[in-house]
Amino acid sequence: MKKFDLRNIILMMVFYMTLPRALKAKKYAMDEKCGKTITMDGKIFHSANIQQTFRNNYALNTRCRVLFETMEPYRFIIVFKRLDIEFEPLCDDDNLQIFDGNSTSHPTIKGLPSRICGQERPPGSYVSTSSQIMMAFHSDFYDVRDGFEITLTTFREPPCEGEEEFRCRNGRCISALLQCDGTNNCGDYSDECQWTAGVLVGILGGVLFLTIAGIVAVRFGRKKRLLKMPRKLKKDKTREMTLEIFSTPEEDVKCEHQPTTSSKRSQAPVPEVHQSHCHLYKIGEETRDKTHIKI
Ligand SMILES: [Ca+2]
Ligand SMILES: [Ca+2]
Repeated sequence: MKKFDLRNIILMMVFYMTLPRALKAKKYAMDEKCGKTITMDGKIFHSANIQQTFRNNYALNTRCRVLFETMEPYRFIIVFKRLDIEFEPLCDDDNLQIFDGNSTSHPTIKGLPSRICGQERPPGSYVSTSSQIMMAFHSDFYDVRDGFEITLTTFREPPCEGEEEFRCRNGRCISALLQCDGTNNCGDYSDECQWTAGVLVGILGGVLFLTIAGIVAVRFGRKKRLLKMPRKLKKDKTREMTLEIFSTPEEDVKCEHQPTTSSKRSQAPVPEVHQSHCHLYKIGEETRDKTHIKI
């Protein structure tokens, strides 16, 4: 697991939220891509989530093949996230096969059963020996299930390319953008962050700090505006009133007062104050569709 301090975590969160959609893992439903080829260049398009279907269950009588390819020297890491295919001891009824090449004439991926079915997903990760793999799904005329979900990641052998690539603990080089994105791309989880209790406390502390800093900044700005007001207005600051800020200084040279409280003092008109301030503030109910500040 990769450890991150608070600063790295915040930077990673900001980066991920602003990451272009094209760089994030794409999702495909195999039943929508039958007979097609999906190309992953290994540089920008380097991870994909493959499901048998986006519906609740796969269809009956399915015969579907999809070719995945990338650019040399990249190859594929295959990680099963979920498996739910009708079980039969020899997987003759419904099954998934993943061939290590561009057709069903190639052997299936080393380490995986030649036919995959049931609910027990193959553990760990599996790699192709070339830049092409063929997925083939078959279902018979009865009993359907949820299907499967697979993470497909392009990788290459070390040495890894500087900051652009991340070296997994198992030695595979994947895109550095795949770190701490919630998906086990390496196959051994080494590209994912370790969310310890200390890190979570750090995040909560950071959020609390930013909240307090925001409140202080707002209050400081409000106090600064009060200091710039005419003296008379400062005396009335305990009463609720509305300030109208004028954008054209020459328009108003007098200040009018229309307090919202009913005290005798507040009913008296506000004496004319210095012109250099009068053009900035006016008290009253008139709005003129201007900015209002409550003090
Ligand atoms: Ca079936
Ligand atoms: Ca990842």
